[in-house]
Amino acid sequence: MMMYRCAIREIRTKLEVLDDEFSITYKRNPISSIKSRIKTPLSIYNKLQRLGYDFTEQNIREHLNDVAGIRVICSFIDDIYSVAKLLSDQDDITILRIKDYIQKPKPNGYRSYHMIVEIPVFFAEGKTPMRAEIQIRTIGMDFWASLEHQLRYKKDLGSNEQYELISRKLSECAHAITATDNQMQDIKNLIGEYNEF
Ligand code: 0O2
Repeated sequence: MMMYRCAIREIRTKLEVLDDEFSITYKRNPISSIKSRIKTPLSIYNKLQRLGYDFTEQNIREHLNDVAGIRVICSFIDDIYSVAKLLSDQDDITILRIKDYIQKPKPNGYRSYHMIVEIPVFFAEGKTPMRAEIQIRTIGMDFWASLEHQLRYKKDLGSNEQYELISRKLSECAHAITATDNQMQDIKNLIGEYNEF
């Protein structure tokens, strides 16, 4: 867990440096906030079980990509792709997988840009490549995902009919948030025609 915490620290520093540099160049910050978490042992155990593996250190290293998780919240949709590109351009970061749930949202309405990356971390015994999952999303996408996440873990959602109703309403909210994100992006583009923004 210490090793994963160090990987998070490395990636966080990279993001903070990029955000600082961007704010000097463009007088604004593409990153609104950064959150991080280490997956809990129970959640690691459950995921390994689901994948059909025993709860061993080797299986965690080999089969789980998201023990270290970093969430980057951006103001605008195009900031997401700028941050992703700036990270990909760093030669010590290896991109193992991209899942673009913005271009292709999940059926429930979930949108976010996911990157599985590998980064070398230098420990006393040498360099160890560590994997992490970086989720990049707008404030709106994060707002929706946080509420949906909380609701999903509420076990007592009533009958099937109520569950359907809640899912439909969540999907409607996802559409409304997508429309708002797109409008905010249009406004940014309009301002950008007259200013460097
Ligand atoms: P938590 O509590 O956030 O850690 P993979 O093993 O990568 O092939 P996985 O893990 O399903 O398959 O990958 P995926 O689809 O990229 O999703 C991983 C994470 O994305 C989830 O982690 C959530 O954080 C987030 N996520 C994905 N789908 C949804 C969704 O429908 N709603 C919400 N709110 N979040 C979602 P965990 O481990 O599920 O949860």
